[in-house]
Amino acid sequence: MTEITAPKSPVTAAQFADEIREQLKYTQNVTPEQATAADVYVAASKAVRNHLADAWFKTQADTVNGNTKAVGYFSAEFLMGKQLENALLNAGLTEQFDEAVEALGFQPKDIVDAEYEPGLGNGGLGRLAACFIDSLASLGVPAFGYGIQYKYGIFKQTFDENGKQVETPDYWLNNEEPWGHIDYNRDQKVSFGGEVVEENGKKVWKPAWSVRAVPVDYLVPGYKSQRVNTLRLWTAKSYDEFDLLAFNRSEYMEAVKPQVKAENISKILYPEDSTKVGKELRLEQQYFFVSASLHDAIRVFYPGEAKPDLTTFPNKITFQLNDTHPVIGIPELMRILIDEYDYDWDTAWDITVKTFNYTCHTLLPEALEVWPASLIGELLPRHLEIIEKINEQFEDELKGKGIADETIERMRIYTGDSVRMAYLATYGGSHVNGVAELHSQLLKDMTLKDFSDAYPTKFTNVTNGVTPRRFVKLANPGLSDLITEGLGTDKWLSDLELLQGLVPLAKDDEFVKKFAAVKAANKHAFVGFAKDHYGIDIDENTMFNTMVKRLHEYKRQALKILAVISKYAAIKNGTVSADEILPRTVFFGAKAAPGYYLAKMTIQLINNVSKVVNNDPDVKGKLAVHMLPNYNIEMAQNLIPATELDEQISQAGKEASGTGNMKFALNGALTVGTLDGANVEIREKVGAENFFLFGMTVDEVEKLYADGYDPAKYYEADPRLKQAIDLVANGTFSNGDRNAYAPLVADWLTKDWFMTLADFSAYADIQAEIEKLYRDQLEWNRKALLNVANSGYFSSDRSIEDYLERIWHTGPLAD
Ligand code: DL6
Repeated sequence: MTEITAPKSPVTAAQFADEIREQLKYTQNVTPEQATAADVYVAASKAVRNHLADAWFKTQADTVNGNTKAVGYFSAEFLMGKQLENALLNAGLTEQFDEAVEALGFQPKDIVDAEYEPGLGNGGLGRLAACFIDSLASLGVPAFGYGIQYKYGIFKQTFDENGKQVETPDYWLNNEEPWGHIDYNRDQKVSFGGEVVEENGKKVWKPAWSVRAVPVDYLVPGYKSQRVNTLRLWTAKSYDEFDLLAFNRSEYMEAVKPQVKAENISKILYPEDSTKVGKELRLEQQYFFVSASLHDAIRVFYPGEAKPDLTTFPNKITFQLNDTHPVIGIPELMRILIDEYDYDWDTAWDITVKTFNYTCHTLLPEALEVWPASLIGELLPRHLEIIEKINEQFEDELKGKGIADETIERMRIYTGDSVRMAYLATYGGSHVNGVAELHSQLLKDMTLKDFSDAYPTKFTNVTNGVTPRRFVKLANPGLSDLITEGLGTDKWLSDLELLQGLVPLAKDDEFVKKFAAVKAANKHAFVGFAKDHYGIDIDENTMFNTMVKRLHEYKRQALKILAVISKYAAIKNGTVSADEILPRTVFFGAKAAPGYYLAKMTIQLINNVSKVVNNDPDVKGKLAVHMLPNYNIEMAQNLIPATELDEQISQAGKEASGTGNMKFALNGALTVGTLDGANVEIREKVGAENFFLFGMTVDEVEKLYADGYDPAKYYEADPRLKQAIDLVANGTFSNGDRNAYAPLVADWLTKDWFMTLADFSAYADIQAEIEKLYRDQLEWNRKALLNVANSGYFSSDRSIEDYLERIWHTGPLAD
């Protein structure tokens, strides 16, 4: 048996420099003199990875032999951000690295910047998964992240000369990627299609085709925990790489067809799914990674056992389904247990329900996946049979509970035509959680009400959180140092509630001034970042006001841009006097789904408002607007610490939680926001007097829908709104073309499903309060500091502790 050694002891900078030199020589095959920053980045990353190896082996061994259940986090997205800096921090090698690369003649920042950011996620859900695996490792909880190593992640966003979003593929694996280790010897076979036959009274699935799932392992080091978990992302390979006979017949495309079909599965994150083949590919992806992961977990926990006792499986690992994408894992585990390991249905069901839990990340019904039954039948015929049987059992169970027929009808998992994945997840797992108090309540009251009535104990809440290591320590070193100075310790990085100790310092004007100086320095740094990355000039003596998130109507970027237009008009008209104007720079960052017409039009509008406003001498120095391209983790890490006012202005009852809101509060921005998602809890924690609240509540929204919402009424009632919409409609932001934004304007005036117009006046009114406070910089910064001090609750460490207690019922490995 391999001896498991203790993690490598700390190295000196000189030793670390030697390790980098060794990597340069033996794996990069360049001399230090020939090395570029990219070479040093790869060499240093491999050296760090080597440092983590022993702790990784030890964690794996303890996980398998250990005294505690592991967590398997199933997620279609892991939005990791750049790895090197984070790995150095968590491994305690930052100082050695800085000195070592300087000794090699490089600047540490250039080496860190040489890393290409992987975009293996879409937004909040994927970044949450990344924060969670960081926290799991930091808390010493054994865990596996399971997902897909997409070749192309989220698209790269640019804008054309008309301000329209242009999507290009983001081939993030263009250069050597030192973090993922492809392990061809731990592959899994994943099959599709074919038919189910009966043999000796047993159902047997005869698939038509198979792909090879090959794991790519990423090491996930915990912060100061000596634990290193695994992020295992699957890549699809073909078993029939190449058809030589076809090639020799000069049928070159035909010859690589099986390879292309297989590799398409891990080609791209969220392929367009408006067509049947698009849907097929998405389901293939989902099944591909959960099937491979379930088999992998059995391999890990029962090594070499042909007939393992899988009734112990739920004691070994618990699987968290991150949204509906991995829910096909429920029938797949049933199939594995029944078909591959000969368990009877009831035992298999008992194991399955005990093993899975489901997190819902939305309230929008259209975001809950529903698969056509015919598609599942074609691709996974055995699974469809199992789903039908699960549904039968479910309906019987509901009848047994005395539930009315019409309610059962509404709750069916399998309708005959389709399969409702959220319902399958709710029934097929032990717990269902929402991601903020309000969201979890609304899930129980609305989206999953029938289920919550029938299975009340399954439902719980775990409010999201973010990792303070990446989003404070790395993103905001100035603030981190100040916090450590204020608290006299850096322990807050693993116990974020310690930030509370800053509360008394908010009364200390000198400390508040230091805090203000950090913010000013961050703004200055962002001015440089923006110049380098986007070629824009920013006036740092303006308020930095930011709205960054995916572009969606419910998030209401439209509300912000209409308010900006209204302010522009007020300055132009002279409705506000020069000394009344508070100079502001407004930053937007947002990607729109490629097929989302109104969202893309909103981006175009923001870009063109930006063009008009930024080139108008009448507003120079008073108002500037920037739509920054390709919002990603790197931009977040630079922009959030520089932001003074954050926008969280979704329609109440639509944003499940938000995590950007937490990052901003932790970095000392004040929030203007609605009572939605985690805003509610942020406001409670930081104090109502330190949060700019506006807009309708969930109840008011519901009442307005019920009474009949007429957006035109609001347009007529508020001249500021009328003027802003008229300027969009009359071609002011489209070179006089009145048609350019006609669909957007028509939507606002006749539909406006997310009630942007109804909330406009309240939003415009609160700006006066915001600007008044901003003019008193000491008071503004005092409140901003109180936001930092009271946001400790929003650490992803706390979220994970809640999952451990409420859902997973497990804990850290013993040493
Ligand atoms: O829970 C993470 C994140 C929340 O903070 C956001 O509020 C929510 O919109 C997002 N949901 C998704 C996927 N939506 N669906 N389905 O990204 O999750």
